[in-house]
Amino acid sequence: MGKILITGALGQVGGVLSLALQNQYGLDQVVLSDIHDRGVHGTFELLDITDIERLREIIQKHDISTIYHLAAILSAKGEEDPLWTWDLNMQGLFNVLEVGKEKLIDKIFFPSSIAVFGKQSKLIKSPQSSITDPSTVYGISKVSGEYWCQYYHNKYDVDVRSVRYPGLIGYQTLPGGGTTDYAVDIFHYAIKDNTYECFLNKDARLPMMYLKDAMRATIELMEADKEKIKIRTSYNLASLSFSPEELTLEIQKHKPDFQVTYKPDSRQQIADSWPNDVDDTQAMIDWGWRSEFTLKTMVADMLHNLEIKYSQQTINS
Ligand code: NAD
Ligand code: AKB
Repeated sequence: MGKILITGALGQVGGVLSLALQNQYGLDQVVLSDIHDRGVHGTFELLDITDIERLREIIQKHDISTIYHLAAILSAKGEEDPLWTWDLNMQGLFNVLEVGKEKLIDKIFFPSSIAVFGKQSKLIKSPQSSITDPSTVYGISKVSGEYWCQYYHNKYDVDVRSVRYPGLIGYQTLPGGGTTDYAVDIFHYAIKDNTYECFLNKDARLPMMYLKDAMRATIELMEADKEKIKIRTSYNLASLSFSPEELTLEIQKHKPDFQVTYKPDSRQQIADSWPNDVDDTQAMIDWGWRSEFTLKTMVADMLHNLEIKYSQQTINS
């Protein structure tokens, strides 16, 4: 087996996935890459994912056989410059799929998102196969990306696997430009400031997942036997579903003085178009996915780990 390359490795997901893969396969087996260098633990290469020649060079240099392609612009940031978001999200994916087609690598992971769903979708327990109707350029790029993945699999036998992540929550890294970012920010404010102004309405219920569950899902999907992967667009993946108010109430069980005010901005419109939760039965049947964390255990684990981080003053920024 060759090595693993992660694109966008310095982001919210990449920071956690890097460690998970290094722990699973060994530090030397994982090559991290991003458009900028912030100093990381392990082998690192600068890579603008829109540059396919540089991608081929890194694959050959490190004998890469698997790519976890994370580099993308997320929902809220994407609306600031839709055409740039489209170019980056699509060109990056095409380059990764092309090196798959050229058989330079064996396997690809592509994270899609609950942002593929929209107002015409069934927004309560959104089914695996349903109308998608994305409201953001980010969501449009993810739906399109899903179909391109299926096309490269069917036409060129590229082993590309994907899940539709819900909003991801973790203490290890900070989020970058998403609509669900409040669900990470709120914990930092609960510890540092005791107050938080939330940019979504108190009742904006969305699908969410603790990063520990999400990383386990990602590795389980990638390690599953090829025959088990029946969906080559992207699997729905479910875990938690809560509103800002419900999250606040759970945090207040640990921090009774913590107060949250609500000042919805343009991200509320995006949240309004997204599901409350999704149906992940297919992932459970095909490759045995089961989420572990509940709202209660996620909040307790987040606060515990952030308290440690802040006491050691090592939080990233
Ligand atoms: P992020 O914004 O935190 O990180 C993205 C990384 O991509 C950044 O480190 C950035 O520097 C890098 N990047 C930007 N342009 C690049 C380029 N041209 N070449 C190479 N790297 C570039 O995002 P994230 O939250 O870590 O998300 C990672 C992936 O997971 C994305 O594809 C995202 O759509 C998907 N996802 C994330 C969530 C979530 O809640 N975080 C939910 C659903 C799906
Ligand atoms: C975002 O809010 O854009 C992401 C996502 C759910 O894809 N967190």
